Amino acid sequence: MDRLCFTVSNAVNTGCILACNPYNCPPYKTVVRLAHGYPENLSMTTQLPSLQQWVDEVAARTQPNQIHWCTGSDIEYQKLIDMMTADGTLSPLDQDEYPNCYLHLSDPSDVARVEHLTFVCTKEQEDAGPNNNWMSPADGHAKIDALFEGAMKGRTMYVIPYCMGPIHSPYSRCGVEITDSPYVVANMKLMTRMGSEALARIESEEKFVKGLHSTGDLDPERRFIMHFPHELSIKSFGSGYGGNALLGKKCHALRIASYQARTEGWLAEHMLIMGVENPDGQTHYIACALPSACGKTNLAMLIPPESLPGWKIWTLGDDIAWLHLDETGQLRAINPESGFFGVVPGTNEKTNKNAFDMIHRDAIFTNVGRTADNKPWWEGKNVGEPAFDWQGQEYDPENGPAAHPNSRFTIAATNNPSYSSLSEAPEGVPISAIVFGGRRATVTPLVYEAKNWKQGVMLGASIGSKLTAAAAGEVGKIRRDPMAMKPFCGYNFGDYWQHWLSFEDRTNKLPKIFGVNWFRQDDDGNFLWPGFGENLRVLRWIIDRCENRVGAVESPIGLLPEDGGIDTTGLDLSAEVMRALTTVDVEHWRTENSHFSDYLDGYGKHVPNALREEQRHMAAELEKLA
Ligand code: OXD
Ligand code: MN
Repeated sequence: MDRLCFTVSNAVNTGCILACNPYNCPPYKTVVRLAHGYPENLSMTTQLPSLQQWVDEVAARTQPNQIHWCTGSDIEYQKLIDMMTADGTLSPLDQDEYPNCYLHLSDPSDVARVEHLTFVCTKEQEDAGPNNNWMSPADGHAKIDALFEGAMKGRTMYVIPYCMGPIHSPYSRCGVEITDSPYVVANMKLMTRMGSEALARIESEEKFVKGLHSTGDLDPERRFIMHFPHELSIKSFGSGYGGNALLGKKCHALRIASYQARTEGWLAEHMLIMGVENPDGQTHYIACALPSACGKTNLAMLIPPESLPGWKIWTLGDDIAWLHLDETGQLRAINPESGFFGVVPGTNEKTNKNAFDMIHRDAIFTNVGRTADNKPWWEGKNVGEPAFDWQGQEYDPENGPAAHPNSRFTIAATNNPSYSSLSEAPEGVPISAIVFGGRRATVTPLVYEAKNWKQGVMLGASIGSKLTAAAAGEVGKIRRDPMAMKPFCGYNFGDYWQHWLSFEDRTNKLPKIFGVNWFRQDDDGNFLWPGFGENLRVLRWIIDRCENRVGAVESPIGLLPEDGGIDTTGLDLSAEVMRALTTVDVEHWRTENSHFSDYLDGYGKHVPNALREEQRHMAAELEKLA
């Protein structure tokens, strides 16, 4: 049956172009722009020849049955959901307790980002840097284009115009994703500003990132995610998983955007954006980079503990920040996304009540388990029992967890109880502090402050963290993850650090930079810091430092809280544990510094001198204390 003729009975469907392959039906352009059953889609067409030409070329190569230009309307979303429910791509969850919530179970081989199959294709290998897998643009195109030949036969090709960032913001950038996956379209609707308004902006700017995606046959041997930064284009084949397939997210808003940001003088970062309002009603905005699955969503939606009455948190984003200097030299942030693609396991009333509440309606769940009464279930939910696992099999603990450790929810940001309406502000929000963190059982203190911008850039560049399930690989191993951008920087890290350093020459209003680590453990593996809502105590110290309200202790790695500097009233934490959390172990840091020095060596002449000097300066300061 024609994929666009949804099975729901609806009079508007009579407009469907049943079984008409546009490539056999000249004049081609008139056919592909048919309404596909949606009255509101009648207006969709493009005035932009370069876009039309690209769509034509892709269609000629991939040979879809038909083409659907996405309007981004709610009716369109519902039709896609109904179609996917009918063909089994989605299963409706219990609609009383989870209205408009659906479950998608992916192919078991397709559950995470595939960093080893992700390439940055630049003319010279050193432009991609040791941080990326590289292929020449010619080889990259040839390899992946061969896979796209005829890949959409029998399928519908969806054209998704989208805008990363508020539609009317000068800081936003647009793209068009072509995909054969209705699951991708539905997710893009929740995650981005997509459809008619985005198309209008693209037509007036005449510039957009081109993203081509096909799920292919999901064969891991025929799976590649290719980026062509100089062409502002992406080609992704063989995966339906979020970070590989929702091209607006990691591929555009980080890899391509980081390259574009360097050429245009801004930063595209793997950072949450949150507003922290104190009891006097003053709000500070913080941008915080943590590696994948290290709690960015929880931090962005933090609920202040009862012991800190009057504090409020406002969420602008949980994953990506685009940072621009405004005309006064103030660093401002927008979230290019408009939804969340969060890790589900561990989400409960206590860890993230906002997320837990918001995913009770309008959410797409991917790869969670199910209870016997058809509610989604995941490890750490603390309610109900699993009856089925993420592969749809009867749950048996022998087969592993019910929910895949990287199972996800997709949901519009407006569903979040702590949603900040400034998420739509074209001018973004002023950033008071930049925070970098990682998941480290030892070495890194709970919080420390860089003495200046250069030291802050080094602090970010030297972040190391335990690998998590967000990417296919060895979970638990420590790897260097500078600025939490290891999998996402679209060019040579050496040049990226230089770009970061260059901001100091452009303004004297840069925010302070801090490091955090919520994950310190004792010898028995117990976490030393309670984390979650209590992290507000650390944010409060950060804000107090920005406002010069509290003192700090000098150390070779930066400035540390004084004894009692972090309010621990009401917490069951001994002075000894607090000291362990806020002091520098010189021997550990000498090893850390030497590992960082070896790591920098890998970037050869691309390492900025200023960064090298900072690293050597820290080594010398540590030596004095050894
Ligand atoms: C994510 C990731 O999905 O970082 O945000 O992997
Ligand atoms: Mn992320």
